[in-house]
Amino acid sequence: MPFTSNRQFKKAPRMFVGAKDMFYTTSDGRQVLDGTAGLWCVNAGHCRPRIAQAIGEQAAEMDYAPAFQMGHPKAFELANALVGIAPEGMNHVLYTNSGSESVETALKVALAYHRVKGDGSRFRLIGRERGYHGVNFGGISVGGIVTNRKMFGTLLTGVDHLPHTHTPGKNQFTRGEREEGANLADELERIVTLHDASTIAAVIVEPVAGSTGVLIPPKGYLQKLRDITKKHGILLIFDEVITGFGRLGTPFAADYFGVIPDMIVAAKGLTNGTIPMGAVMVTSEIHDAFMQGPEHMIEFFHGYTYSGNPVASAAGLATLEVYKEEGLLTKGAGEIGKYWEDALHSLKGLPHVIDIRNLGLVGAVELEPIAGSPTKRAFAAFVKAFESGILIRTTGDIIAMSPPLMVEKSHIDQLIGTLSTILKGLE
Ligand code: PXG
Ligand code: PLP
Repeated sequence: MPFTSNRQFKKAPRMFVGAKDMFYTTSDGRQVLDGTAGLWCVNAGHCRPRIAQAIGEQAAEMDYAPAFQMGHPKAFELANALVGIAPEGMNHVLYTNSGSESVETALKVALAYHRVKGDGSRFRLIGRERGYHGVNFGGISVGGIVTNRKMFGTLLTGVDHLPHTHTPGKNQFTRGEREEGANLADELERIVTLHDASTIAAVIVEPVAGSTGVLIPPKGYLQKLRDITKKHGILLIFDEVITGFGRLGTPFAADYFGVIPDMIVAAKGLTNGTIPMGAVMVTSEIHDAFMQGPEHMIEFFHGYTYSGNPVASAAGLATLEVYKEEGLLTKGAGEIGKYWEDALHSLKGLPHVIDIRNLGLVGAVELEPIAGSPTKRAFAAFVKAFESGILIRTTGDIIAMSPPLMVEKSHIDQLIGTLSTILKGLE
């Protein structure tokens, strides 16, 4: 099983057999409130009839069309729909089947972009400590989660990392963005000086780091990264696999922070978790740079058997329609986002709680680890939560929550109320 304590699981399996809107049904018939939108992907809630119907109809009408040298209308319709909700300037789309593949694709676009422009000395990729960019070789190379890297040898060469933005002891219990810390972005200038700008192709960061435990960037931090990359001709890639599709109360994090990168990496919420699909959105400048040479030539030697798969495209189109009709991409900016923030921060003062962070409809509660047994306390909370009818995520000793965007106040009351009881009873 992926990222699972296999032996523990098989002794006491936790199985879901059904789902509807905000709830899962377990194999023993209990309802479990989904506090994590599956794995941060079911943004419109579970088993939405419109999406299920679109998938069924497409599977019956045309299951598959070759992705290379052939096309089908829905892939283009979805690309246009994506460009329609994407930040200004993101005008072209490449499809993948996951966030990890989207990351690999974006890194390859960055390297090839400089090459086609005659700037092939730009080979370095800069990530960030604690960054999560999926599990493939490029992603773990620029990523900064040590456990995901250390078993796998040399990884990509020519990679460097910015420092992460987590500063325990400072800024605890901040609501939303913190005031202090934008200077952490100045480290990019140091890295540029060290390697010389002429060797650096791209910087990739999660606007809000998700997987590592919800790290909200300091105010002005992302703008600084944008200014420095622009100044030195370096591409800026936002990995919005989690922050995309309304998580922060805006369609993308780029909208929330008012910082427009050169590429956006997306997946998860694109099809509401139903059919695997990812996307990389790029500017016209990047797209156009490739459109040269003889017309019969392939412009970019990359792609997947399932790029733009028809059933996934149909799922994506129906998902974007549901988001639009129900206002889900901006719902977190309204009253419910404030309610979420207040509810989360009401946990301050409970045993073991050393920090609480939130933005839009994402939040995290950081626990003091048990001395000598890191992750054990949070894992105990996770198991207890499941038994008590709520689904949460834990990473290290951090509890992360990101409910489907259709969440109502009563769900937040249940989620945070149950969690509060669990925290009071934790060892
Ligand atoms: N980039 C980011 C920023 C992600 O969060 C990926 C890339 C990889 O996507 P795929 O589809 O290949 O898994 C992710 C995925 C968790 C958790 O709870 C987070 C992810 C996946 C599974 C669990 O921390 N993020
Ligand atoms: N391995 C082999 C032998 C293949 O033929 C292919 C695709 O044709 C792949 C891997 C890549 O598979 P995918 O396109 O699904 O990523």
